[in-house]
Amino acid sequence: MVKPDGVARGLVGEVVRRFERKGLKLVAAKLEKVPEKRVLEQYREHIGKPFFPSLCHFIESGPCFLMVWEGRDAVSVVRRMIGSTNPAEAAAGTLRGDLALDTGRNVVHASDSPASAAREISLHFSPEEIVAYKRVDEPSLYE
Ligand code: IDP
Ligand code: MG
Repeated sequence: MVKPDGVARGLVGEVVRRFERKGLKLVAAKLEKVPEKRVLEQYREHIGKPFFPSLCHFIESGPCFLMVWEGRDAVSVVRRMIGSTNPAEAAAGTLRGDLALDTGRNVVHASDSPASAAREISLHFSPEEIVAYKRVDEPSLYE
């Protein structure tokens, strides 16, 4: 997900470009102001933490660009490509390392395990919104 700061800063294309070039396949996407109920559910593991209210308020404040990416080890690959939660500590070359300065404005969200990916995909997308197709470069991407 490109968070509201990333959408407002015009970074949707940059985020999509990086994952596309890596070889991941975009199988669903939408621009949406995510309703409170789904934001609370997405971040439920953080309920009770001091940043939880401001986090949820910010995510609800403007449109997010939600995506589903497919590919070998997609969850761990994407987590490495977005970098550490705190952009000040995120490695150069990662999205957060290159594009952000503040933990509360770190541009992107990504699921942290296959289980949370399954949960978050079904939270935000209906099965009909997920599209099966082939990338023409698949034979060159995988041995
Ligand atoms: P993640 O986005 O790298 O998975 P999480 O620990 O799951 O990081 O936290 C979710 C989001 O909550 C972060 O991306 C960040 O926007 C926000 N957040 C986490 N920790 C803090 C904090 O200490 N202060 C302010 N915001 C925080
Ligand atoms: Mg997280």
